[in-house]
Amino acid sequence: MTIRNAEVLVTSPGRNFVTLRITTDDGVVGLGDATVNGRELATAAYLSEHVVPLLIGKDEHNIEDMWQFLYRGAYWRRGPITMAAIAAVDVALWDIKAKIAGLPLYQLLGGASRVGALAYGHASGSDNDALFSSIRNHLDQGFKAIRIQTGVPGLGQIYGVATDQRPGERYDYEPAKRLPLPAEETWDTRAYLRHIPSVFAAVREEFGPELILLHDGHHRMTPNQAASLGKSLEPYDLFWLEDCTPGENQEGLRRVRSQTTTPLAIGEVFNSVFDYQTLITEQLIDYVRSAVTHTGGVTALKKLMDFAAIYQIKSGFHGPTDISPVGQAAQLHLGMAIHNFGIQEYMKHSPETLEVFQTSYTFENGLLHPGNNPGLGVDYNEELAASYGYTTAYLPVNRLLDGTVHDW
Ligand code: GCO
Ligand code: MG
Repeated sequence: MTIRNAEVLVTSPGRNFVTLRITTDDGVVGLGDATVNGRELATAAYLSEHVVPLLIGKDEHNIEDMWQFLYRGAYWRRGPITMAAIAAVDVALWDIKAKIAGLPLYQLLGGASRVGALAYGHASGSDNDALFSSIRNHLDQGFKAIRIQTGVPGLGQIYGVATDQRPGERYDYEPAKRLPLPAEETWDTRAYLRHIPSVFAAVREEFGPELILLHDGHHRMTPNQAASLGKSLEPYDLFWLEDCTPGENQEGLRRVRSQTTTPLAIGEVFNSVFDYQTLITEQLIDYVRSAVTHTGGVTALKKLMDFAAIYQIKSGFHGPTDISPVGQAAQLHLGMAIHNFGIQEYMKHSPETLEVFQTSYTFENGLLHPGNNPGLGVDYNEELAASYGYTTAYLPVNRLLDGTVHDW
């Protein structure tokens, strides 16, 4: 009943991942994800230098106590690096507990509240033709909900828009340029605001009213601009408008909320329940975008979702490819169990990634299911992982037409 070993594993099968592997004295192994895109080695060092020594010899069953020990004991609270490190420990311990119980994790969180988790994929294109073919591709795969990102006339490559796919070409698993030094892109919010409503009009015209559509504003607008976009998108019945303004300014959301009924989702860069306090109690958002990996694990995100439930706010957990299959599996188990599940982002991992992380989750008819293997249902192929060395990869930076740095 004690933790014998904890190892920090860094691998780059297509992109960088940081994994914590905890082993008990009985030989039970648990995995946790601590990947922070573009700052991976910071979490790896936080874990190996400051957390791993605290784990050895502790009772693996006391998950809540371990969480409080790492959170309160560090004195320095919150922040993405600390909370991802705590998440990795938390998820690995839940994996172990569920394996010892012989049950898939969602059974320990209350059991299944649904047959599967509605998932949304990412369609994008530099123009409407490319976008439509990306949407058709997602429909062929069975997606019932699709995020739409598009190029803007006059601007070059922008974040969130994949390189246009031609038949037979490899899918772009991360439509952000990740380079040894940050790529610099150009942004113009006025051009974006002029263009985007016409794209949604064209998509509705082509694909009809039933398809669930989402859009990510990626923190690029002011509250006033976001309110105007929300209003102009109302006729197209979006499932949500995500990160319409920078989340740090919670009061800004009051302005947006009072002007539009387009549902709002926020929180992928948040890392604790406190970041949501105003947004939840004043019902300024409809969906919580946090990931298990960046919010202190299953323990913390479950509490956050229970708090949100009181206000009829639902989940929309962050699931891009920089959340490892371990993190994605953990939030799928949580999403199966909570009553206020909304939707799950599902950007497929590359074949290389899925050879290193062997998962038991399935995607069928638009729904994800975590599978019924004991624990999280993810195995780590260490030998293969070791053949993919860490590669420095920065996210891009956005500049306005006059060169001013802007949110990307
Ligand atoms: C989303 C996103 C992501 C992030 C990425 C940063 O999926 O909604 O905004 O793609 O940009 O995860 O690391
Ligand atoms: Mg986003």
